[in-house]
Amino acid sequence: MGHMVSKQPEVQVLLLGLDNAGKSTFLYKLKHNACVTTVPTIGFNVEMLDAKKSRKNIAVTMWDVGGQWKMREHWKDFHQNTAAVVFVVDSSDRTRLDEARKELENTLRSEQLRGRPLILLANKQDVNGALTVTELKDRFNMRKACSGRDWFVQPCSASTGFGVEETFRRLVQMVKFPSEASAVKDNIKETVHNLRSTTRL
Ligand SMILES: Nc1nc2c(ncn2[C@@H]2O[C@H](COP(=O)(O)OP(=O)(O)O)[C@@H](O)[C@H]2O)c(=O)[nH]1
Ligand SMILES: [Mg+2]
Repeated sequence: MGHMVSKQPEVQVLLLGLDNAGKSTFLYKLKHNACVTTVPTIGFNVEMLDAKKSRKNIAVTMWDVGGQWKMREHWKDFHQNTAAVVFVVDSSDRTRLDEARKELENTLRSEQLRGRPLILLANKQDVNGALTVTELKDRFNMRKACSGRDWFVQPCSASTGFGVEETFRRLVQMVKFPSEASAVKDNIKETVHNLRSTTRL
């Protein structure tokens, strides 16, 4: 009798946002609450986290690519394997909101990230005068910017831990595996889209 060995499904998540937004703090907090394997790497942080989705164990790999993001041409293969994006915003820094919005728009334009779910992490909610979730949603024009994908604006304070676990739970809910019917449909749509754009050349 054969014994089926099922490989644990794995998803990759990109942690993006301006410098000083709180990406590394968020990842560090999450790692310590979830207590998992650390893979220290030069130039960026990578953490593997365990989660449960539809009663299955899954491995979530979170990439905090930091400054490397500027070399985005070199990250194409990486984008392709990204199941979801967490875009971290410093809600208390009003002077850099436009810069953050532009960076988010650039991210959403990536063909490889097409249709991938996005969480806008409204970080630093502990700071007095920080923009609220509603204010950020308007300021980033989320409804329009994120049409065609699942999205959510999550209040958070990476330094106090407020909202960190909840972000991870929502993230796990939002990611899709190729085995899920809707994900297969998305993959087909994406392949057709890619074929169309190549044959047009
Ligand atoms: N008050 C407050 N400070 C935060 C929060 N998250 C991060 N920080 C601080 O913001 C700075 C930048 O955080 P870091 O994680 O290095 O940002 P990164 O460049 O996006 O990785 C650090 O001084 C953090 O302590 C937060 O939720 N609240
Ligand atoms: Mg960092």
